[in-house]
Amino acid sequence: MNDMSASPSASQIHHGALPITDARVIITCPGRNFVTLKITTAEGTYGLGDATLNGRELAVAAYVQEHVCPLLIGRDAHRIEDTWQYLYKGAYWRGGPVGMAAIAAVDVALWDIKAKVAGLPLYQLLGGACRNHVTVYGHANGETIDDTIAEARRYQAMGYRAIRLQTGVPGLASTYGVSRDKMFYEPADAHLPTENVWSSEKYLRSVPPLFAAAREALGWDVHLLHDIHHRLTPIEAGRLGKDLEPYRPFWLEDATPAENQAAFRLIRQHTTTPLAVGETFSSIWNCKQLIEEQLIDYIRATVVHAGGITHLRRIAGLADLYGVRTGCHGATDLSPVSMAAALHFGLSVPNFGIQEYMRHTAETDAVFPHAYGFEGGMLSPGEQAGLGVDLDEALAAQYPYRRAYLPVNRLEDGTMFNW
Ligand code: CS2
Ligand code: MG
Repeated sequence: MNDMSASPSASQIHHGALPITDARVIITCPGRNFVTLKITTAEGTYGLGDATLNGRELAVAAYVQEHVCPLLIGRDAHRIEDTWQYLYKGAYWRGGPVGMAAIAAVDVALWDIKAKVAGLPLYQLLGGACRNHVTVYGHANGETIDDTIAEARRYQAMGYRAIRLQTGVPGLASTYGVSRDKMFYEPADAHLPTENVWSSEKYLRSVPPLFAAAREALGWDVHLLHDIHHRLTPIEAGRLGKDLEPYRPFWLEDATPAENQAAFRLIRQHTTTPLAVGETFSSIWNCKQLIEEQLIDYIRATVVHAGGITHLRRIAGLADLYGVRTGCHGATDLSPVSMAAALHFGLSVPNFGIQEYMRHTAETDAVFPHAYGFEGGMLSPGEQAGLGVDLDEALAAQYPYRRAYLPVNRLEDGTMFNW
């Protein structure tokens, strides 16, 4: 006989369980918007998870607050994998950036709680350190090649061993990735989207001279990276990769949109320059073909946008089979909670490659006090139990949400871009 009362339930509380008593979303804008989930347990331990989706923040906030928080109350905070499966499979609507950011926030908050209860920094629960520190790359950008190289020298002097170079494109009024404020670049800049004008021809002419000048000025003992922000067709990206080969870039990032993963075959046929992609991916299904066919060298999926630590470890596991290394997105729209999670992940994952590090402003750092620190071109998550990040709620409340959008691009004839 089927005894329904004896059937296992996801919310069943076992011996040693840690029931969740409160779950709520905190939105703050200390210079930019951040959405954070705070989960509290019966014995008072709490965990934080980042749920920020740049330019669409309130969609995730509502998803978490209205549709996920009610499911969490009473559940055992220790059941991280089961909660992940419940939220992913139980929703019926799987995947997507909004849903996966919501699941990520829960997942990271639960890992934070588990590590705090264990009294260990999170990386210890993920198998322990596979390396001493997490190598990061910083952003050097400028209007001209000379400005960019001057910035890169400043980064070298700060100890960075890997530097992303972006420069203004002659003939274009503005270039995404090139900021006015050097240390704290924020691409989401307007109450309504800014419209930029783009020319692939002008851009393609501008990058090889930047790399030639950079190698001449900075030498060969520094990794140089470049982000295309999905602006090229595959064959154009193949040509740029080929043109840059003499300067040995560490990677070319987001060469072309990746909805069609097979598009990367064309780039691969034409260049040996390493390829990185994935900051917009929300699931292993967005990169399965890219990884299995070894069409990329670095997978840039992140904790916050790809379903949390639980799912990112699954992606890294697949990538490891095919010699693909991690290179997680780490722009300022990923909160210090995400940065800390990325560092625990990066320290512990065998096939770590590099971690992006765009510094947060002092305002953001004050709202999110954290244990991680930078030294000699590397970050360490610190030894605090859990993630090692807190949220000063009183301070956060002083910075109300402000709508902000990423810019959009049109070609010189007005065509909406990218292709
Ligand atoms: C960029 C980001 O850091 C990067 O690699 O591509 O500036 C990205 O465009 C933003 O994080 C989008 O939210
Ligand atoms: Mg990028």
